[in-house]
Amino acid sequence: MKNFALIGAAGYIAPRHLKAIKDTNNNLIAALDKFDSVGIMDSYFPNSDFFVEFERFDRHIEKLKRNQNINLDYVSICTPNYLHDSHIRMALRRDADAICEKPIVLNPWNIDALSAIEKESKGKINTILQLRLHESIIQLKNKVDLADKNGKYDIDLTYITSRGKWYDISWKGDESKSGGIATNIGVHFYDMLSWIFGNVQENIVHLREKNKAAGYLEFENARVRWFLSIDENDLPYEVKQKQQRTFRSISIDGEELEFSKGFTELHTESYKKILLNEGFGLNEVKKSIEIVHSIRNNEILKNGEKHPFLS
Ligand code: NAD
Ligand code: HP7
Repeated sequence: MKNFALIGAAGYIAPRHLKAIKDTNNNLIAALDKFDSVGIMDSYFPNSDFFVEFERFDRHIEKLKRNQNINLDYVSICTPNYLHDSHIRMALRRDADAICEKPIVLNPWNIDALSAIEKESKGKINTILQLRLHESIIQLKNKVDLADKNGKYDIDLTYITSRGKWYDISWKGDESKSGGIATNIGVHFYDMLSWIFGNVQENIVHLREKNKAAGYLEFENARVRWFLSIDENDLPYEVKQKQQRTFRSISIDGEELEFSKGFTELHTESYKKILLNEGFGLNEVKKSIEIVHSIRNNEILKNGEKHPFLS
């Protein structure tokens, strides 16, 4: 049984980490959040200590080590994106492995800095990229790997996941903290695309607004017109009719792959892999962090292949 600590325990995603720690038969010894609405912990680890101040959390972990020989094995990090690197360093300083939510950091150079610290430490840095563990996406990767295709795949990727007004007010709506929607939400599909279709050859941004973005990405093996939105008005009519608020679709050479479902247990699957030392590390995330950094900073262009939603 491994000992875990969790940072960001009161947030939206923390229950999936609590569940994953529990499902993999491990133990939570301490949790931290600035916000004290953490009753959810009773459903998983009622005996875990909880802190609202980092210093007390840190002191507690130190005391467990000195007085009771209880060592920390993993720190799960569910805090806002711009704080990840700091919380990862805390884990490594304690000789623990980090399991950090996506996007691991906002900029490519942050990865280099973490890599240098990881080399000096005993701990490993893992991130959550659960789309790589999604059944439909794995099938797609297998199909592409085995295909004897002449030329590139033509792909339209449409990723709409509606959010209310709160999103803009929260840290998620603040580009300096979340990176904006292409970084905060789109990172999943840029990672998945580069995992399946190879290195990026062209990255054109056609639209970059607070609640939507679109562009064209060319990989070694695919040309991708992409559209990402958190605006419910962008949902296709038939999706709205069914009262659904999420629509994720990839059309590959005209063939539709719907992957809106099957996301719920993927954190547990991610933890299983990490515990086998097969987690996704810094090398694996680099491509997607480079893509989102470019999407944030590239000039918006009028030319090039546009996603059909833009015309
Ligand atoms: P959230 O705002 O709901 O939760 C973040 C929590 O961190 C809050 O409870 C907040 O009080 C706490 N926090 C903020 N600063 C802190 C600090 N300095 N010390 C301790 N706690 C602090 O956000 P969320 O949706 O849970 O997102 C958390 C992370 O998970 C983000 O990195 C996000 O990108 C990622 N996420 C991933 C997925 C996924 O599909 N893998 C889904 C949602 C969120
Ligand atoms: N929801 C909330 O109530 N609060 C939140 O903070 C987020 C969602 P999905 P996930 O928005 O920050 C995706 O779209 O898949 C509600 C991204 N992950 O399925 O869980 C929402 O209104 C993630 O990287 O959300 O998370 C829906 O009702 C990104 O950080 C419901 O939860 C996160 O949005 C489910 O919404 C975000 C993927 O796209 C895989």
